[in-house]
Amino acid sequence: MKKTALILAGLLGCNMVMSQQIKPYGALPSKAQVAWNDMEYYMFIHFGPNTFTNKEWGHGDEDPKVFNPTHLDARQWARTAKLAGMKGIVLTAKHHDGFCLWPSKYSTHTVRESAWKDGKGDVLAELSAACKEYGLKFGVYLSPWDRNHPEYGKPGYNQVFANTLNEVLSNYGPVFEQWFDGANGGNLKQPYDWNLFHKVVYKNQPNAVIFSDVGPGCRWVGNESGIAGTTNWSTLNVHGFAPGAAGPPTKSLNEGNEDGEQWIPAECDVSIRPGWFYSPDTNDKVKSVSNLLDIYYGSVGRNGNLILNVPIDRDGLIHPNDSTRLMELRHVLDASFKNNLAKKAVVTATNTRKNDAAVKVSHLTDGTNTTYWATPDNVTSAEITLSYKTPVKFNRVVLQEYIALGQRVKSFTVSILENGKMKEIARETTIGHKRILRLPDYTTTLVRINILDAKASPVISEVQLYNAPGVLATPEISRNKEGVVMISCASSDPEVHFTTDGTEPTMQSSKFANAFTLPQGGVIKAKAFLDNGKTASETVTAYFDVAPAKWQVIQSDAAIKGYEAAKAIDGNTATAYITDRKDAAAKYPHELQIDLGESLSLKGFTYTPAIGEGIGGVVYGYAFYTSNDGKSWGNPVAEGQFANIKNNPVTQTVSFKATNARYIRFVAVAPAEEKENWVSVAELGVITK
Ligand code: FUL
Repeated sequence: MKKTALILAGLLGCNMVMSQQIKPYGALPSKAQVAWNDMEYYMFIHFGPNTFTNKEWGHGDEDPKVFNPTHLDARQWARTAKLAGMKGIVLTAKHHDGFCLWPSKYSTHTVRESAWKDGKGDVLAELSAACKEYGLKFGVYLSPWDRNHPEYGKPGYNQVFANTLNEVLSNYGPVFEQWFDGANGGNLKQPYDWNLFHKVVYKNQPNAVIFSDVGPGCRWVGNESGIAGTTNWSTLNVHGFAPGAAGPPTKSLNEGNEDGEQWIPAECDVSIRPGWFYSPDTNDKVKSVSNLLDIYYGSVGRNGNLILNVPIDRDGLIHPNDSTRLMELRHVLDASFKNNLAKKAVVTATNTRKNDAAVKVSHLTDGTNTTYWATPDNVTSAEITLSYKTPVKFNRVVLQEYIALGQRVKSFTVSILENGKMKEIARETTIGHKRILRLPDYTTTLVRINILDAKASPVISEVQLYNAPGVLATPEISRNKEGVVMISCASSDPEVHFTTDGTEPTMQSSKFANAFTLPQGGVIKAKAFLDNGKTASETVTAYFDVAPAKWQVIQSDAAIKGYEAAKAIDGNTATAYITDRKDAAAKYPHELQIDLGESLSLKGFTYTPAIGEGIGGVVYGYAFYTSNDGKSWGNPVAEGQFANIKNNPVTQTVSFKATNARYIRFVAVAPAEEKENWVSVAELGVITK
């Protein structure tokens, strides 16, 4: 009897402890999603016929023989990713052109039909083996939109796509992520059978995280610049939405929905170059370390995963310009997060939850996000304080929630002790898997994280402090309408040296002191140096064609005040021509005619859309004409679509057969966004070189 009572008491006691355990809040991640969030940073690889044809969106009619990398080495890709500190690789197994990087049974547009390895190669086999060798996870991108397959647009296509998917997911080992691209820029639309596709994924790869605009594994962040919202919930409302054009509003993709129906965290995709596919034209346009750092802090630092695209070149390798940049970035990140200063602090917290063995203040600084500290139920605010005997200098704060129990924190501040008083240095909203605050340098003996509000008791796994080294900013080169060149540098006191003959700048090259002119264009390379050259920035390269000094608009549409047509040819992409959207006559097509003031030998043109919230007016379909009298234009010298411009609104370059002309005419035939009847042109340029 006594024994039973004891056991009972023991059980009750145990239950009492149990009852103190933290209840999960809201939509929750699966184990696979938690593991996925822990990956944080991995590589995207775009590779296919487009690599060889200078296209972003192939038409599916390219000769498969164009695909012929001479030295393909998937181990070099994996080695580079590993050294860059990335945790996996996702490869475009099939892009919109339908070309399969493996010899698919369900297509006749594959590596088997290519010249590579006499049609006996299989890129998926090589990459999955290389990932295994280097301890990287392997993922696949498959575009449902297929511009090659004869069944596309017909009822049979869904089964074809399911078979294709099945083939990929059953033959190459574990797949951590299945990337479904929602893009479809063609006229032929196919209603997709997403249920069928998902079944195929989970049957073969139960732990795969499925990417799309509505998940279900992870969501597109709403832009291709790799930047999440400062507020970023990992939960999303998906009811009534579908992948692609029927996806949730951009704001929801970017920030998630507080209390959203499902756990669908953000994945931030961006390319290290302006386009997704390799082009020799972008060898000098690899993003700078400062740019990549902005992206890292804007993605991993804001509760998103970063999938950074590194295109494979025509040799079948990661180009040295890209791999060098990845290593430079790794170097800075390692130096930034090497020494967690929170470990040296005395850590205290208010409102620590009692009777729960899993909860400890010491867990906040134990360097793992699998242990945590929390407050009692219904207590949604608390303070965590780090105190030091001697002052500590820091400029990064890293916070993590224990997301297995849901995302909870709604707002928090960071304060420091300064001159005997507490001073607030940051006021922010969400945390999620990870939040990194990039701050100016602060020196103090006390740092306080004040959780102001949460959906339920906050459950925090990590508080970290770092003192990241400064990075020498890369110089910025600009040229105005008259052809006057300026080189500036955001860092203080660097010496900037430059060349105009294409050679690498050194301390011996011309030192930039005064603006100079380059009206006919050319190449400028600039580099910033500190401490007599001991520290140097990366080299920036800018190519300029003829300056628009003599250009004049001869015809344009009604514009919004301040956004007149002349802004399209002022040498400044920060200003723009935007046609009046309220004008009743404002319908596509729109056009802009320009007198170049002299006859030039033209080989192409460039179009840069204006970007910024609510601007829109991005052109998709275009026609470009030239003339010698500004009256007779003949047939267009170029016409087509700016492929992926809707999602990636960067400068577009179009080449055509060389022709002499004094007048040009840019006709915007179709908008990128159907509802937008206006046009934006940040800059229109010509190519003569
Ligand atoms: C987009 C595609 O259209 C681009 O070509 C690229 O693959 C990007 C990652 O997704 O939707």
